[in-house]
Amino acid sequence: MSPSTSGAHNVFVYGTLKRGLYNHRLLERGNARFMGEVRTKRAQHVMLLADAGYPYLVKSTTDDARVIDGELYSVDDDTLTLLDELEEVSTGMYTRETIEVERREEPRATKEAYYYLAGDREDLARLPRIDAYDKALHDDVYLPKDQRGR
Ligand code: PCA
Repeated sequence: MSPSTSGAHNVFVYGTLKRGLYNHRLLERGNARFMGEVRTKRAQHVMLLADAGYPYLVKSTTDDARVIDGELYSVDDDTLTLLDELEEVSTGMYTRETIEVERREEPRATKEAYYYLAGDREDLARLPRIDAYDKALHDDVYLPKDQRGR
């Protein structure tokens, strides 16, 4: 038997962790639960496309800021640790922050969730903006970590 795990954390995902995309496997473990289709409550980000084909959310205070669609999960401590490792939080590639999200359908209950925001990186200024990170774009451009050149 595996040791019991604990904790329940809401996590909002907008990129490769969504259903049908490459890193969703981390949310298919028994202790992750899908909580619904959601979006950020306020328009306060822009989405950029990194060279390896994954999205970066960056905060924006100008009127180009958008509401971001994604999925909400409830995960345990172990899964949150795995997600932090994937997103390389310890190196500052992404930072894990909290945000208010709401269901995309009625009733629009608001929940607070963790999400992964781009760290302060030099390449951000030159990356192209995208409006959404969907399966078609992902399948076209995403390079898993073990397939990237160094
Ligand atoms: N993975 C995280 C952040 C960006 C990415 O590709 C996510 O899906 O939310």
